[in-house]
Amino acid sequence: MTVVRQLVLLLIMSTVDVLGVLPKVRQQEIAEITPTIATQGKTFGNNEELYAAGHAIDKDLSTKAVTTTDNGAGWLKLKLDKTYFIHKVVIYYRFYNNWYYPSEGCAESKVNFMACVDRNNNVDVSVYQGEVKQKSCGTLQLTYGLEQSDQIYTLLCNIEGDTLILSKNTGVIAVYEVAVTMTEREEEIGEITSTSVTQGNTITNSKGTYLAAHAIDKDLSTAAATRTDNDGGWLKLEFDKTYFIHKVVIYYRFYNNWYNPRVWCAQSVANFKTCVDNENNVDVSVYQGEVQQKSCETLQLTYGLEQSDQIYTLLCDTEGDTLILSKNTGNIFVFEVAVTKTECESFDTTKFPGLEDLSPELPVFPGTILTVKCEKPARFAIISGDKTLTCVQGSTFGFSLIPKCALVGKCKTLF
Ligand SMILES: [Ca+2]
Ligand SMILES: [Ca+2]
Repeated sequence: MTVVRQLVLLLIMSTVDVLGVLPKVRQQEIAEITPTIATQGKTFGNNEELYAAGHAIDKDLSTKAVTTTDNGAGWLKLKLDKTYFIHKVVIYYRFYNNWYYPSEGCAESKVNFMACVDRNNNVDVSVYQGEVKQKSCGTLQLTYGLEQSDQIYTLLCNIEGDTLILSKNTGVIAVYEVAVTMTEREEEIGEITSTSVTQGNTITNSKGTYLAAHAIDKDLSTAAATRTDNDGGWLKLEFDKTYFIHKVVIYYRFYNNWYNPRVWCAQSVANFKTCVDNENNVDVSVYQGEVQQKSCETLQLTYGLEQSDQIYTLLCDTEGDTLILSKNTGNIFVFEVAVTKTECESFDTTKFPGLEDLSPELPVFPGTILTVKCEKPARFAIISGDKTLTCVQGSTFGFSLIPKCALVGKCKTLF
């Protein structure tokens, strides 16, 4: 082993000690798939404690997986529980929190850092179906950037597979985290399926046609878009019957590759803000037939560039059979609109022997406080709320109610 190589290996190994004080848990990606198992060719230094393959998927930004590449060992494999349409792969490479750090290998100097980057660079990221390679999503091109945010890399795959393999033939593979996403969004609890979705007009450009149906296809890579001229400026979701509509969840912009030079809105922060302004201030209202019942809220988009900032939840809590998004200037542009209903639950007092006087009769009005008196000492919890109530003999406590529904949260006896 050459002196240079020994030095490089030492540099790689010594970086771990720097990382003890990092913010540890990484942000969950939207529509993230959790791999069932991670394996790699040959764990660096046979040190499973520091460099195990599993460290690539433990969501901990202070732990990394490292494998050597000699004798064909240069691979890290993530098995998924089934075949998915794999949208993208997000790789957290180096996550320095203390640059410059005088006694720690790669962080000791810029020269050392660049040598480490070179040793870790050029990792191929490919999707496999079983043993058969489907597609290379790209070859990781690490930068010499010293900022943390430069060290997160997104590769687009957009192909089906059940396995992700990172590989290379020289140097090492060292990654702190690998996140894999699909394009399908999660279904909301109590979600209503729309029977029809229409919009005033449909925007078409070089990226495709933004059909109304894209707003409800549960695919986070497809969007509906309408202009406000030519009778446009509205997107309508209709349901099979009248529901008590609880909330509307709108997935707005779903950038998969910020910064992305091919998408105008993603070319610069200034462009992004222009796009946000153009698509902002969308009214979201519940209708019964043609009659507006209530505006849930006017969508206030933020300039946040993080994906997690781009999901908006609006509370409606009113009855209707139609949801309409509308505005008078600019465009409406949404990737997904999910609408949920509230199921009314009856409150069975026989299950709660510590309670009496459960009244009034339903339905009740928004904000009603239902007073409950206890016959004997008991303690209750609101299952779907965040309060735990202690109830002593003869005392009372209240529940907030919503129209035509018994309780916001169900009660259970803890002891
Ligand atoms: Ca990790
Ligand atoms: Ca969609």
